[in-house]
Parts: sequence; C-alpha cells; structure tokens
Amino acid sequence: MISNRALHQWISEMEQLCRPDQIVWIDGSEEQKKELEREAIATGEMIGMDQKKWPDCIYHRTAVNDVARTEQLTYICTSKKEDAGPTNNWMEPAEGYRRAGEYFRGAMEGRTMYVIPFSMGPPGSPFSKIGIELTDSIYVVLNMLIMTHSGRKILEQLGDSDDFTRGLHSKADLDPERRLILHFPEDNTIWSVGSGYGGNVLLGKKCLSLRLASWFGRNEGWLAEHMLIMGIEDPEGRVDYIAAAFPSACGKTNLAMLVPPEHFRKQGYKVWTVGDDIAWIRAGEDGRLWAINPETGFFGVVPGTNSRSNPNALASIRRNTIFTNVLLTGNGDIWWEDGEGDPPATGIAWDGRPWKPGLTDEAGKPIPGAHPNSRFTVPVVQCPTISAEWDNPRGVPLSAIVLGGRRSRLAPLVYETFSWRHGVYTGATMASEITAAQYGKQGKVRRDPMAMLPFCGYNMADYFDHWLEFGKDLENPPKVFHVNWFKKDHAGHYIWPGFGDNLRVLNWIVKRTREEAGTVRTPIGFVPAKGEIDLNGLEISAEQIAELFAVDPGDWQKELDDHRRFFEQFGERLPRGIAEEHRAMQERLALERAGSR
Ligand code: OXD
Ligand code: MN
Repeated sequence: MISNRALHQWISEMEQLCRPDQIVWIDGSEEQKKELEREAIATGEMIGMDQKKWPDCIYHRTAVNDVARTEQLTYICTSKKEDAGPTNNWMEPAEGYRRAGEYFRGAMEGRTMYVIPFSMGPPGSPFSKIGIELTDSIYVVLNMLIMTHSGRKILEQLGDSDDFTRGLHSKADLDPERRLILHFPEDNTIWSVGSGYGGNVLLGKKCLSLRLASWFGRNEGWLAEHMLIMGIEDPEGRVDYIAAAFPSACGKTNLAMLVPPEHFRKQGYKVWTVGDDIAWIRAGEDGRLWAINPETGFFGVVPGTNSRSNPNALASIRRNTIFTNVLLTGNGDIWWEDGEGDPPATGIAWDGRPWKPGLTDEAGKPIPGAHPNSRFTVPVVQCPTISAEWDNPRGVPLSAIVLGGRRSRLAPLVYETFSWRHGVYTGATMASEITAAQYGKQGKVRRDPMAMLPFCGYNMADYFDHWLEFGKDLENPPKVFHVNWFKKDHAGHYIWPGFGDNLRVLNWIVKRTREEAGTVRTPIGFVPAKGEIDLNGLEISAEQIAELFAVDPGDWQKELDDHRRFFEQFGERLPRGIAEEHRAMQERLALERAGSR
C-alpha cells in the first residue's frame, strides 16, 4: 500500500476513466520483469528470441501504422496559445483532456494497468525529476525498466510529495484517427493514447525529458536539450566533456560511442559515452556548466549499425536487449539492413509479412526487411565505452557545446562561434537536409533550432531568450562550435570520412577550449588554421581540405535571407539579441564580399 495521497487519488481517477481489470505496481525486480516477459510472449505482445544466440533478448513488432513519432498528433496544451508558440501544435487544456478522455474511456477494459514509478536522472540528484507512468502495455513497462531508474525505490524517494509527472498511456485500439500525444506543462501531466511506438509512449523520454523539462528548465533556470554527452580523454588522462545537438538522422548515437582512429588510439586517446540523446544542463557553483544524461538506456536506430559505423553499439546489443521492428527469422534470430553478414534466405519482415532478399515494390524499389526506424533498447551500462561518470548525481562539467546538421554544400567541417550569443544564434538557425529515411522532400533544408523543433515544450522565441539569458550569468560559459560531417564535393561524394575520424575535429575543439590551437577568422566564425587539425593517417588532398573549410559569402548571404524568413514567424517575440546577431552577421558578410570584389 502506498501512503502518498496525491498519487493514490490520481491513480483512482485514471482507473475510473480507463477501467482496467486490475492494477499492477512495477517494483523494479528481476522476477517481476521475467514474469512480465513470459506473459507478453504468451499473449503474443512480444516474441521470444533464440536465447543461445541472443541471451535475454526479446522481440516486438509495432502496428504497421505506428512506427515513428507522430509530430502532427503531438500537442502542447497551455492556457495561452502564444505560450506554445508557432512551431508547436496547440490545444486548449480542457479540450485536450476532453478529446483524449474520450479515447481513454474504458480503453483498459479486459487489460491490466501497470503503474511505473520512475526517475529521470539518478534518484536524489538535484537534476532529477520523478514521474509515474500508467500504461496498459507490457512493452512499455519493459522499455521503461531499461530507459529509466524505476520501481519501488523511486516511490520511496517520492515519499508523500505531489511533485511528480502524471503520465497516462493506453494503446487503446491503436487507431491513428484516435491517437494523441498531449503535454500539459502547467499540470505536469502527459496523456498519450492510441500508439505503441517508443517515442510516443515511453513518457520519460521525449515527453518528459524534453518537452516538459524544457518548460521546467525555463522556470527553474536550467536547460533540457536534445544532446549527446561524451568525454574525450587525452594521452595525459585529462577528460573533457562535450554536449552535442544534432537533428535526428545525423549519427548522434554513433558519435557518442566513437572509436578513435588508430593514430589517436596509439597515443592513448579514449572516448567515454555519457548519453546519446538528452542532456540536462545546469550552471555549477564553479561557474561552469554541468550536465547529466537523465536516461539509463539507449533507444537507438538499428539499421546501419555495424562493426564499422558503431562497433560499441553492436557489442552493447548482444544480450539483454529489446528489438523492435527488425527482420525476424523463423528460428528466433534477427537481421537488419546495413548490419553484419548476409541476409537470411527468408524471414518475417517488420510488418509481419514473409520476406526474402531481392524483394521489390511496384516501383522496383527494394523492400527492407527491418523498418528503417527499427530500434534497440539497451541499458547504457552494456556499452563498452560507458563513462564511469554516467550516473554521477553532480553530472559532468562541459568544456564545449557542439551543434551540427547535414549540409551538403554550405557549412564548413567545423567552426567556432564568436561568443555565447553568436553560439545561440547558430543554434537557433541550425538546419539539416532531409534524407531518404525521413518524411519530406529529399534534399530540402529543414530548420531545426538546437535540434529541438519537435521537442521544445514552449514558444521557441522564449526558448532562444532563455538560452541568451542563461549564458549571461555564466562566469565560464563553454565555447560553442558548429560541425558538418556531411559536406559533399562537386561530384556529390562526401569529402570527410566521418565516424571515428570525427575525433580529429573534436580534438581540435577541445584544444580550442584551452586556447591551444590556431584559427582563421571568417564572417561566420573561426575555422582551423592550416595544419591545426591532425590529419595523420588520413588520405585527403589539399584541395579537399580547402573545400571542407571554404566559406562562400554568396551562399551564406542566401542562408541569412532564409534565417530572416524563418524568424518572421516569431514576430515581436523574437529576442533582440537574435536580431542583433543577424545584423552583425549581415555586416561581416557584406564586408567580406566588398573585400573580395
Ligand atoms: C529519437 C529522435 O528517437 O530524435 O531520438 O527521433
Ligand atoms: Mn533523439
């Protein structure tokens, strides 16, 4: 029995709404987890895998119409529409509760309601936030057990407090017409109905740790960001931590688990993984920024994971992993595109249909066996490069913030911004070209400020302002950099090898934070001076290097015009600091163009 009255009352209200047959509390024990796995396998919700080859792994297939986050059905429900801002879908809170309430009504009849107490961040850390998720999905329970600190210990931590996120989830009938992902930041509440896909239903992740947390961060003076955190250890044993924001599909998980190139490995460089998706950042008493990864697991994209792209992820997912929507073979084995080894002769594709290599659709396009957004869920501690500091309640100190995007021509491989304010401007104008794996016109540029466009829980103009203000008070703000691993030559080939070689760039960044590396000033920021990035062991010509660092004032002028158009949607609410940075950049470019005439 629990003594927390607020919790008790809320659960009984939700019980009356959803009408489950029974309620089961998740205690976090191994026995309960195993029991739930057995039950889910018996009902078909999960599928058992070959336990010799994949010890303690389990498989799940989502509904075919439910394989990714549904941004068009995701809402911020605030009393005032302006508080959600022009980049979010908005619904009046009363209307949100009414509409989703209809879908929740009786949705758990014949089902069990599981109560998952969880903490984002180590229990007891000043960073951490407690939530309770009610769900009718064992898949959700099993994922939350990996992705969060959860179970009885969190209830003990909560005690009698009513300061917890109220998360309600039901698969209901998985009907996309009756699906809604609603956030009520004013009530610290999340309602998600009609979906079973991770990003929509693991309420601790995007919903709490980004959308609600960004709102709390603004009120409480901290930042909740869509950033990986990694440590770079140099041969002297000094570890510098960086937090890096990239839009989805730019290789965040691969970067967080990077394997140093041989030339660096031999000297003793090491990379330590703290997190691959989310960073909560606070100012420390020492004037530096400190960050935690609030999650305890990785929910990563499977296709493309192989021994070249990410051997550490591959090693992590050999056991005790949930696989969602990859190709399944008849004997409990799995396979995915661009992984290791040849495809099996036959299998069952992510959508439950028979599959064999070479299958094509009517247009002649190959039909994948694993969904391009198929996922692994794995505890962070299974990663060979997991940092010893990953769950330090104080977090890790940040030496640099790195921003990035996928730009085939515009942005140089790396540049350092001039100041915190210029760094915020650079984050506010981040953009990425759409790839085949995403919805939208391929090659089109999507602006994605700080990679937070789908995740900022309030007006993005206020978010820019919060960043500007946050930096003003810092004694020791980290330098802010921008990287682009995806620059192409005129023949359309990537110039930079990427993957492990990205450490060469990160190493320059770390050196810059110590003022140990030379730069050249350009209108958009400082690029590395000749010879300052260690290219030892890389085959790359002088022309390629010149192309990697080129800054074309004409292209940047077009880019600036696009920034202006993007900012128009925020009207008067756009902070003055952003407008001033825009003007300053405009002037620097004009000077450069005049000089080169
Ligand atoms: C994710 C995403 O799933 O950013 O992490 O889409
Ligand atoms: Mn993400």
